[in-house]
Amino acid sequence: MLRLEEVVLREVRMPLRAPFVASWGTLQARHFLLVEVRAEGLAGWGEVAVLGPPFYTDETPATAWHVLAGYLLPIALGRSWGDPAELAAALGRVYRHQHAKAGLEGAVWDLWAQRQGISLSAALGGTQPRVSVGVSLGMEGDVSALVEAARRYLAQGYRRLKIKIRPGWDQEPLRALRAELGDVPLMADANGAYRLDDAAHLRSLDELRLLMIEQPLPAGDLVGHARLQAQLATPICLDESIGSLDEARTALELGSGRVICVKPGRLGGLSAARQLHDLCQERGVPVWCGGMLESGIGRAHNLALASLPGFVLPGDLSGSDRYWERDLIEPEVTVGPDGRVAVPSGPGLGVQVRREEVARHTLRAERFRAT
Ligand code: OSB
Ligand code: MG
Repeated sequence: MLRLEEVVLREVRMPLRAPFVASWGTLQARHFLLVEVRAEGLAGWGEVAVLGPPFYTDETPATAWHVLAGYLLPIALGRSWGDPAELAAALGRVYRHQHAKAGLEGAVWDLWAQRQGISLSAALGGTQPRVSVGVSLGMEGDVSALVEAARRYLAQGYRRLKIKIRPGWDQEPLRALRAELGDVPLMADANGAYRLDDAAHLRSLDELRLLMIEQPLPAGDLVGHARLQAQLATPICLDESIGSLDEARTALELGSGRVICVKPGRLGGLSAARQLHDLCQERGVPVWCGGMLESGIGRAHNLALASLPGFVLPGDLSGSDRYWERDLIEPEVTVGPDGRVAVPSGPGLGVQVRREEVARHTLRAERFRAT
């Protein structure tokens, strides 16, 4: 049984090395929460992977803090836990607030694995010692800057390119990438920027032989995605649409897409993310691990998740240097020339948290204790 002794919440703001532009807007920095759980002399870390503004998810640092401090931490600190999945089930009493739950559950998974002396990957049932990764490029430059950036990442080993698109920025950059870079694995993420009325236009992208098109329509429009998928040769991958296992089942029944991007934050934690992985494996649906421009702490969780056997496509799991001047973990995440990242094998996350670096970016911190 695991009894948490205290939890430290931190609100953190970290400037990105370069702005990141998607159809929802521009980010200069990430503004998120870190959760540190303590018990038996050990510390476990989790990341509440919100962006800052509620563009991608309805959660923000303030809503996550409110829900953690007022509702989730009292549940977590209130009793002992057999395992992290049991805690996840108890947190289910709180409606939604998936990223807040995932940050807390992730910290407990880290602590849980450390206490057993095994890696988080092993604790989750991971089988892949190294995972292949891609890069997600925003809309921050013109076409030639995009092609240059893409070339640079491919030269570093990245195995797949994803670009952000929206109406007015799709055909031209994608054609240029195909023309300049040839048959590289290429995909596009619209973050819900199109409407079903754009079906004919989206069909014109079929000839570019994209690996998939991610979240073309708004999150709630599963029926629209099913209608669109019926008209497209390019597989649709769902991201924002899949906030729970139930939503995944509905989407797969409806035929709203053929691929699912898994993010622990969006699903409410690693337990739910693993269940989604299992469901997709049963149904032969390929999954890959998405990203939220996480710090090394969230990234280490994603790496452990992506080591599960069903993660067959390269994830949005770029190296630390793609995002940060200096990451919060030691060693930082590095991508090998073969486009793979080693999944840490030490206890828990398998990386050290650079406490001085965390402190440098911390806006506020508060300690919560079991009563
Ligand atoms: O839609 O996949 C997305 C970043 C922030 C929020 C949503 C998304 C993204 C990315 C970048 O595409 C993924 C990454 O490199 O972490
Ligand atoms: Mg996406």
